[in-house]
Amino acid sequence: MQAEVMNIEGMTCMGCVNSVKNVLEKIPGVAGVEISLDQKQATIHYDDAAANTDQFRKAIGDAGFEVVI
Ligand SMILES: [Cu+2]
Repeated sequence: MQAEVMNIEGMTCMGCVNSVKNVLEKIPGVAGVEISLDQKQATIHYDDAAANTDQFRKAIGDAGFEVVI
């Protein structure tokens, strides 16, 4: 199991947090997602044989938010 921390711009409320959480949790291989609105960070626990960070980046982007490095 792998964990990736991503910084996300554009989340302003718990609705945004839930949107991001939902799209990430739908990706096969993702085991758990924790999001801090204060820190604008998502911690994604995943199986790196089934999912990768490009997918996370794309899913977050498609949901209307932006991953910043
Ligand atoms: Cu919001």
